[in-house]
Amino acid sequence: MTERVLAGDPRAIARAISLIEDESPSGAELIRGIFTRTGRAYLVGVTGPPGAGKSTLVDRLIAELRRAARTVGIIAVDPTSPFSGGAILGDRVRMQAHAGDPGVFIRSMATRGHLGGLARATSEVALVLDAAGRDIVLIETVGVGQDEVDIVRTADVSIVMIAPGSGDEVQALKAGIMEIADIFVVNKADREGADRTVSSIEAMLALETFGPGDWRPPILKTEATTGKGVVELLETIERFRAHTASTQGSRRRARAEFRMRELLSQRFVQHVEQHVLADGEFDRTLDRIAAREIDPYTAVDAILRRAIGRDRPTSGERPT
Ligand SMILES: Nc1nc2c(ncn2[C@@H]2O[C@H](COP(=O)(O)OP(=O)(O)O)[C@@H](O)[C@H]2O)c(=O)[nH]1
Ligand SMILES: [Mg+2]
Repeated sequence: MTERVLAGDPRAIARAISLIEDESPSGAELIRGIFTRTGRAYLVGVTGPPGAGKSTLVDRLIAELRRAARTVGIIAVDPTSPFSGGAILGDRVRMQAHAGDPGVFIRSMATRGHLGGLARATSEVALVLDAAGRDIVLIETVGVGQDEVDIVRTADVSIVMIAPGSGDEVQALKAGIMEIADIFVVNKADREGADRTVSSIEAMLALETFGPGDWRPPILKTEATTGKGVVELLETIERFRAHTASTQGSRRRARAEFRMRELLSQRFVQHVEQHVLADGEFDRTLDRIAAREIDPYTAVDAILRRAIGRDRPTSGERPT
């Protein structure tokens, strides 16, 4: 299957993604097989609250990128996304525009049930699309939880999208999401209040200090429904790409660090559960902590000592 993924076979790509989503050992095997052949795709994260117009914009970006003969992969981790099943008719029709195009591969991701974390699953799906030769991978996600922040962090460029509304939309996004924005997009520029939203982002950016060579996140206005501003957005993405070309290594290194730490923790916890703890020991420990017989630090340190072999379990604690 690795060969077929590398050849860009859509059915192999779909199958590979399923393996990753299922967290199957063959998924890990596949990543091993393709990893050295990745790193060519440019990962574009698009995040923002539901209804901001992310899917509409992503659709426009696809069309524009295809016009420029770039191949595209789309990962929709947005539970409200039309790509992820709960589509209203108009959205379905919209997506069908790309249905026959082999240069477009769209995949939605379940937002639940990823033991190793949604961010890891998403970045691995991006690896598959990368290995399959996609030039650009668009990742659409709702900017709400830590998972989403982590996902966006793994992209090469992070676009934070917002639509004019009640006035506290910028405030609502502040936690975590604002700091990771490389480009701000105020969509629905046809609506009243778009300029006010731009101003409130401006005001927020004014509180930050940027050095002479630093990238100051630009604020763009778009109208995803008509496509207005989409070309400018792509140009800005290109500008960002050029600006960060010299530092992309460190960004990818940061991504590697994130993935390593996540995988290491997951594997370590798994190891502890499978090979260190006796049946029911974890639950019993929780009971003891709840009853204040033992504190969590002491409990964890004891497990850690056993896990690294510096302390064998006392008899009866662990099945033989
Ligand atoms: N007026 C206006 N409506 C828009 C614009 N962009 C998207 N919409 C509409 O906003 C709604 C939500 O868009 P969607 O792309 O599904 O948002 P998402 O939840 O962020 O993916 C849809 O009804 C779109 O047609 C825009 O620029 N102007
Ligand atoms: Mg959507």
